[in-house]
Amino acid sequence: MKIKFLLVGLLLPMLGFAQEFQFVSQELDNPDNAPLPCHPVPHERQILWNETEFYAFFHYGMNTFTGKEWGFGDEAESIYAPKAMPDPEQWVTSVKAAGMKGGIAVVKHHDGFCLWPTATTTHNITGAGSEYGRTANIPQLFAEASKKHDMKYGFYISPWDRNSAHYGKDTYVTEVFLKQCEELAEYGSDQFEMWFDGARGGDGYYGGEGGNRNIDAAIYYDIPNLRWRVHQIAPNCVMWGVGGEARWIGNESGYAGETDWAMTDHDTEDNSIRGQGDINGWLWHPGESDAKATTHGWFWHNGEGIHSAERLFQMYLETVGRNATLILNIPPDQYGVLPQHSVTELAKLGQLLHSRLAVPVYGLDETTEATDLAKTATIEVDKTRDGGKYEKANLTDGNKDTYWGVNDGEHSATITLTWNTPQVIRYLVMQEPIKLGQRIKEFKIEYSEDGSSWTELCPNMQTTTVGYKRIIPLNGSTSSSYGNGYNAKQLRITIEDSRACPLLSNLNVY
Ligand code: FUL
Repeated sequence: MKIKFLLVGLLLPMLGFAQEFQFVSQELDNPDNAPLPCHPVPHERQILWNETEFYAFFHYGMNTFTGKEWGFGDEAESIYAPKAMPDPEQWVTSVKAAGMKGGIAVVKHHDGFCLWPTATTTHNITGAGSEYGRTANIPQLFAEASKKHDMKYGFYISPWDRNSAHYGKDTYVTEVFLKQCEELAEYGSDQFEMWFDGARGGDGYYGGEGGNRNIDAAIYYDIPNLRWRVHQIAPNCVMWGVGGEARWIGNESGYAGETDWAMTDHDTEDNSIRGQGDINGWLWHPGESDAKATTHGWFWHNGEGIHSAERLFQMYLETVGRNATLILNIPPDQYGVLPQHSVTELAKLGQLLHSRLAVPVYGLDETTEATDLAKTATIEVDKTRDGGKYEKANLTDGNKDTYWGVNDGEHSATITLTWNTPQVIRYLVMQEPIKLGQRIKEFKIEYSEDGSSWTELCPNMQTTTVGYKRIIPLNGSTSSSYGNGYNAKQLRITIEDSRACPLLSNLNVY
């Protein structure tokens, strides 16, 4: 497609001579007929972040030794006393076996105790109660282990600091918080996320003064400056939570809304908007779900158990499968390692993800991987965008940068998959090329056993948004959902409505 513009140049000669017009012809080419983005669209670092999909949370620190979930900030440094050398490499390899692509280590919680030798406070590991504690620089060891095992990594740093005498004063932001974030950014320019909760203060030790200190998080933490300063050092680091580049999903139970837009109007206290996003939101603000894999707290406690691999698989379907990411917490114990029963269950989870959804899992090969039945089907589409680059083959080419689409002005389309012989199907995976915005807002799934009569699948599920990734359990249930599947000769996906011409970069059937 060529768009021709006539640019009219007006030459105004000096000294009052007669006006003269000059006509310049210029062609602006869009030879591929590339679709326009449907705003808002993500920053490149948000796309990379979304691709991380499933990663670990490691709550470890002072609370691991006090049994608390929120330390007051008055704990003596010597209470932090690991019984062996903390081993972040064991954390990283254990979650890699679960199909995770990275992790976030808590290196300062609300109690203010820093797991690295920071220059900003003496409340840090240099005063630890064991030699292991004094020598194990957790962010450094964690970053090194992650790089070694090709895993993404980042840090949780609590904005609320119940130990610091500066908290609640301007000096906290300039002399403590921003400096700590910069120190941590220095542990790796390739960090993918920094995690900040929405803490607004409360009571604490505050250098011995005690009392209640509350702040207005929206202005107090100087977020624009924080983002700028961290991005100077770690350009692809998404600033989560109060950082404003990815949002809390509104619960800590491991689920996102079935409808989930990656947009909001930024500041919201409304948990239903946190869970579902907002189709009219002006900001690209995708959801992340933080959840506990274990039975007690975020930190390790005596008697800490772990949920079954099936329950964790359900969380995955309800988060990663609903256009959110999942950050799943597994707390290291007082020896600085993940307990063996956690490691065992994580490996089982990896096997489920690999054998049901073909999630690449370190150590598992194609002999146990789910077969992608979209690749063995004949695919028909009722529409294809002009330009020669948006063919249906892009749906199954495994290339995230290519996509199928329809022409401008179209808001619906049908994709039909046909197999030579009926296949047992259980899950449908769809992905939109989100660099062009999130578009699809209504779709329907049907199957046919005989190639002539059609039955709608999961009619009680909201088949609305797709986004970066949607995984639909075809029986409509995310719990105990593996079931017998459907014996399908054909599968039909009808996109019924879209904010702009629908585009899909990927389609899988398992
Ligand atoms: C919350 C904290 O208050 C909890 O202790 C925990 O760290 C959770 C992930 O974030 O905001």
